Amino acid sequence: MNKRTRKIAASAALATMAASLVACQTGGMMPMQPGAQVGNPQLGAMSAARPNATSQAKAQKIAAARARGLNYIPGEYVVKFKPGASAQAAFSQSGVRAMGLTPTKAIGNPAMGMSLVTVSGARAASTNDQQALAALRSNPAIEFAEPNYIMTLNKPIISNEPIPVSQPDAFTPNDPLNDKVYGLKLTQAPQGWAIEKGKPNTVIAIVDTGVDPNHPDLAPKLLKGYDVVKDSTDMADPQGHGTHCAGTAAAATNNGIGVAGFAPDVKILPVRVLGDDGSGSYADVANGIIWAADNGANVISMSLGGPSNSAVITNAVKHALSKGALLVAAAGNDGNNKPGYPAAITGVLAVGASDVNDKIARFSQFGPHLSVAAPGVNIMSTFPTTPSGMPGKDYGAISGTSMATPAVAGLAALVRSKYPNLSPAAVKAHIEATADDKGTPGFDPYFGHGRINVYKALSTPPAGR
Ligand SMILES: [Ca+2]
Ligand SMILES: [Ca+2]
Repeated sequence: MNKRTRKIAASAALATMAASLVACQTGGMMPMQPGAQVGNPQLGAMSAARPNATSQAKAQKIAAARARGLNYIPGEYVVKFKPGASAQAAFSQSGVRAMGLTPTKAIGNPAMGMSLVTVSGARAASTNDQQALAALRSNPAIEFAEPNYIMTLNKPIISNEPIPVSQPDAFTPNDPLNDKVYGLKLTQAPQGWAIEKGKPNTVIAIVDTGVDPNHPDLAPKLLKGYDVVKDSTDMADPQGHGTHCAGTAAAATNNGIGVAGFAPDVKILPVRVLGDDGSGSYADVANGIIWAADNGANVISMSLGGPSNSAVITNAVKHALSKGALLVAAAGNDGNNKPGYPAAITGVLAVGASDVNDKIARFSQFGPHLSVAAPGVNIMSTFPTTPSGMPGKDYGAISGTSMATPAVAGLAALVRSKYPNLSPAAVKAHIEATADDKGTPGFDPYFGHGRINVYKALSTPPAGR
């Protein structure tokens, strides 16, 4: 590490400390009373970032589960009723009733028949999760029952390496930080934009920690989203990860500020499913996927994952695919061949991370389910304009399969814009067919079909066209 990078690393570490201090202070200082007015209008934008009772309760449950070494929330289950079965009848069954199990919240459209089930009252502390699941599974009205597992963002890696700089050319837009967004030039994105910059009615959902609504390089691109964690339409991103992903997918481009995104002219639909510490529940992630698909998302970008396969997430994925949305998910940052979910679910486009030299990142999870790789090392993009869990404000670089995923989501949105009638499976196949083969020849478990090439995807007709 040279003197300059050491200095950057030290200031990044300080910024992280400062951000976590601020998070602690705001978390413990002043819980909002219901209906309380914020006197200072300058604090108005911050009020949305504060936890409410719903998000605080969720965060406490996840923290308590973690303290016990659990990867699910005790006393919470996800069920799906059999078609035509009555929830009321299912929960009046004596064994289920004796345990205090109650359906508390529909997951997705009530017609999908999925619900969160919780243990009511004082019985919560003494519930045996295995017994509760056995009782639910033996209920003739219930199709499946599973724990409410914990999902997390793929923790970004803060690198000490200098950010690669690419030389501008005739295609480079005027955003001043673009020389550091090397992934655009490497994948020939600006050349691709001469063919397709995206249609304003094409929508990428960022299902993540939220998106900062006040960022000048994102605000013009944002649709009205939904915060599943707080059950609110106020959007904020106290963690910062989702804001970074949103910028890579579709930051305002050629607007003379900050960075460019892979899909310059499409819209961003922010959906918050992960709390301030970057974790959430499978129930909330499923709700977010379904909400995004039901609210116009053509592409759903998910830089998150969990180790447990899950029927509720699989059902949410199937629902989104049936609505014509392509799901793109990060392979994970553990550097092993373990499948992460939703990345490993059939139909989901799983993304690995490569670097400026087209080497696969050592942290990038791999396996037969991997679809493609995209630049994910030292990725410059948008950070929230207020202190967050990110190492800095406004703009900054971090690494991870999380950073590669929104690049592919941006490309998918461009392909959808150019070919609106392509099915999600056909968009996925086209992105794979036009990727630049890297690593060992042909499909390999590290790059999948190769590293994405935006220009090739937009200049090559899809199969059958
Ligand atoms: Ca910009
Ligand atoms: Ca290969």
